[in-house]
Amino acid sequence: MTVDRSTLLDCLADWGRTVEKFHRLPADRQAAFLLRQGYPRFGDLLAHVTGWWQEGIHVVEGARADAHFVYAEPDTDAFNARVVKHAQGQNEAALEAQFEAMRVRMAHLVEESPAEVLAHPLAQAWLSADILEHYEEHRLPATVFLALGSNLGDRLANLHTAVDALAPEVRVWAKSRVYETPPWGYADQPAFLNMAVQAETDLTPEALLRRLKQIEVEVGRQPSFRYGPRQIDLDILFYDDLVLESDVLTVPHPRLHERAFVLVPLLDLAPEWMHPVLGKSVASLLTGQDQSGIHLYME
Ligand code: A4P
Ligand code: MG
Repeated sequence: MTVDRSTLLDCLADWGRTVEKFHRLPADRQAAFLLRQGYPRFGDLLAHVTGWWQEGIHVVEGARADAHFVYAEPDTDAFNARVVKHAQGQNEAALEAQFEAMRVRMAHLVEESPAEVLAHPLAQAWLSADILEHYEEHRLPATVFLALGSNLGDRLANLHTAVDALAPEVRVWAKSRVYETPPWGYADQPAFLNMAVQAETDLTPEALLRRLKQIEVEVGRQPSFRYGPRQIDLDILFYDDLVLESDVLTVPHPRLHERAFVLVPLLDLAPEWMHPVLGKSVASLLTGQDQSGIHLYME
C-alpha cells in the first residue's frame, strides 16, 4: 500500500480529533479505553504517539537530505522505555501541548515535502508500517446514537432483543427510557414503542448499518413499506460528529430533527449533543416540536 499525502494528512487530522473525542468521553469510558490500550494515563498514549511522530520526522527529513539515509528501526523495548521516561514527571497539559506542536509540525512537513520524499521507499516503509497501523491500533471507538422502534408483536421484547443483539461489536453504555408514540408518516397502524441507545463501536458507519440490518432480520422484521409497521427498526442517528451522505447511508439521520419520537428518547441520553450539520443541540431541536401523544411507557 502506498501512503499518499492526503491519506497521511487525514490520519494526522484524525489523531487531533481523537484527543478531542477522548476529552468528551465520560470518565469511566476514558478509563476503559486506556485500560484496553495498556496505558496507565492518557499522557502515556500522547507521549507514545508523539515519539512515533518524532521518528517519522527523522525519516522524512532524512529521506530528503540523503537518498541513502538508513533508517534503523530502534529496538522496540528501548524505544518504549525512552517514551515512558519522557512521559514521566510531565503533566498532561505539557504533553498535550507537545502533542499538538508535533501534530502541526508533522502536518506541515507532509504538506511541504516534495512528493518524491514521501514516495521514498524508506519513508513509505516507515509511514505505512508505523503511523497508519499505529493509528488504527489506537483509534478511539466511535460514539454512536441509535434509534429503535417497534409497533408489531411484543414491542418491548423486540426492543430488548435488539439491544442485546448489538454486543459485542456495538457496546451499549446508556439506554433511554421507552416511550409510546403515535405513528408518524402513515397513521393507520398501531402505536410505536421508541427508545434510543448510546454506544461505542469500532465498526465503520457502513459496517454498522449492515449489522443493524442483520439484527432487524434476526428480531423477525418482515418486509413492509416505507413508514409502515415493523417488528423492529434500527436507525443510526449520529456517528461521532461525522457528516456522510452515500447511496445507502445518510448520517446524521436525515429526518431525526423532524421527529419528536426520536428526539424525546435522545434527550434522555444527550441533551447537549450537537447536530453537526444544523449546529443545534438535541434539546434545542426538540423545542417547538409536536410532542402530543408521546408518553413514557417504561422507566
Ligand atoms: N438509511 C439511510 N440513512 C440511514 C441511517 N442513518 N440509519 C437507509 C439507518 N438507515 C439509513 O430504511 C431504508 C434505508 O434507509 C436503509 O436500508 C438504509 O440503507 P428501512 O428501515 O429499511 O426503511 P424504512 O424504515 O421504511 O424507511 P425510513 O425512511 O428509514 O423510515 P423511518 O424513518 O425509519 O420511519 N412513527 C413512530 N411514532 N415511531 C417510529 O419509530 N418509524 C417509522 C419508520 C415510521 N413512523 C414511525 C416510526
Ligand atoms: Mg429505518
